[in-house]
Amino acid sequence: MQNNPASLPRRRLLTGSASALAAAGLASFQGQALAQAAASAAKPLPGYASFKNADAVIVHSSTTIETKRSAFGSSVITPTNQLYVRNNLPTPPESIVADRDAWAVQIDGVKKPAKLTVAELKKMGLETVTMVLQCSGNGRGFFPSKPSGTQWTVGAAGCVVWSGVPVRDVVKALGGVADGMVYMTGTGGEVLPAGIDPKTVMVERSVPAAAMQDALLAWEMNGEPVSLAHGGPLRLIVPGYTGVNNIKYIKQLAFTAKESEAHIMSHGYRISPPGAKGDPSQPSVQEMSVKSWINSPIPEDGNQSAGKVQIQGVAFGGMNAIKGVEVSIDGGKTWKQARLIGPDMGKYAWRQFALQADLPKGTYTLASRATDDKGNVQPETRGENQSGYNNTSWADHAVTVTVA
Ligand SMILES: Nc1nc2c(c(=O)[nH]1)N[C@H]1C(S)=C(S)[C@@H](COP(=O)(O)O)O[C@H]1N2
Ligand SMILES: [Mo]
Repeated sequence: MQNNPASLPRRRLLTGSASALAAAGLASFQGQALAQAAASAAKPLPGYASFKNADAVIVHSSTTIETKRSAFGSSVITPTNQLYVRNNLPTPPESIVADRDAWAVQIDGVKKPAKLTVAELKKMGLETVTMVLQCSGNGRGFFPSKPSGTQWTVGAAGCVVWSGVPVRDVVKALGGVADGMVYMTGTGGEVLPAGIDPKTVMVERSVPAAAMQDALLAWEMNGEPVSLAHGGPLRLIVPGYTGVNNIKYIKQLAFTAKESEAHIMSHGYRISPPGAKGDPSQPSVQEMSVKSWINSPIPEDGNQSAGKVQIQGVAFGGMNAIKGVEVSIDGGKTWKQARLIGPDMGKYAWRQFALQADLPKGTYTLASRATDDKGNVQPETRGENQSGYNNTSWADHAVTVTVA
């Protein structure tokens, strides 16, 4: 394609994010994206995330850090030092992870409400779940309407292993859910700025109470105590639900009759029609749906030449397991079944896929399209909405490749 050769000195395979109709505007889009990436790369990692691999991430701001598309690699699990970060509020002080076992969470809306420490929770049950953690706004950067918010492309997501106590075990130990409670509402442990109505800033989200069946109160992530950046000492994990529903430094878990009245629940994270503000009548961003994207080949790979190439990426079904993934090398005109490779870590994890292709010199638009085990097929187009949520469009996630 028409990349600026000066910015890509050693690359023979030039690619870029593009719609299936990769065309005229692409060169300037790619130029912009590269300029943005260069500007972002210049930003330093914030202190609480200083352990991140600076080469593997894009620092959008001190509270938004994205995994580079080139950094997902060919393993199932996203290494902790490459996983994205998204905080709606300033990160709490390191002191909250100084004595992890002493952290306490108030459990309400059960027959016998109680305040339980992590030490006590550790005796109540243990489960491990591998799941895709994905920000609701992942893929926002592909919306032509340029919704405000972080311009994430694919890297506000990762596949992560969590260990903790099943919420259902905690609820059982406390006598069961109280009558009439139909939501599970988690509250983040951030200390809120004084003099502001807490509801306007607090991170508190409600999900249907049934989600407790697979939910965890987790103290371990990828084999280590959950870092402060990712919600330590204790995080609510709601598998299959978008990132925002997975409450970090959880200080209260309540079964409630109504959804939280916090702004982040009532007006934030709603699927609003373009031009409209969020309000409680609109669908909330909760369960994820089937999605996939290609992580290689992409421009950062460099030094690709004509011939055999393993087109590879990741696919997940949100609430459902992945059944299959098709790959196209012609912008979606024709499709071939890819192989699912690597271990199956359960329905909430992502699957790797690969298709071996023989690519002579030329230009190709590579796309992937996943199907879940309920028969849901990843759509071609995004669902337009004001804030750029839930982008699962295969066309938006396609990459245009010139093999030289
Ligand atoms: N307490 C609390 N929990 C939170 C948030 C937050 O700001 N505070 N951000 C949410 C959002 S929008 C996302 S996408 C995920 C990000 O998780 P990560 O930073 O571990 O990747 O955490 C969610 N849980
Ligand atoms: Mo998010």
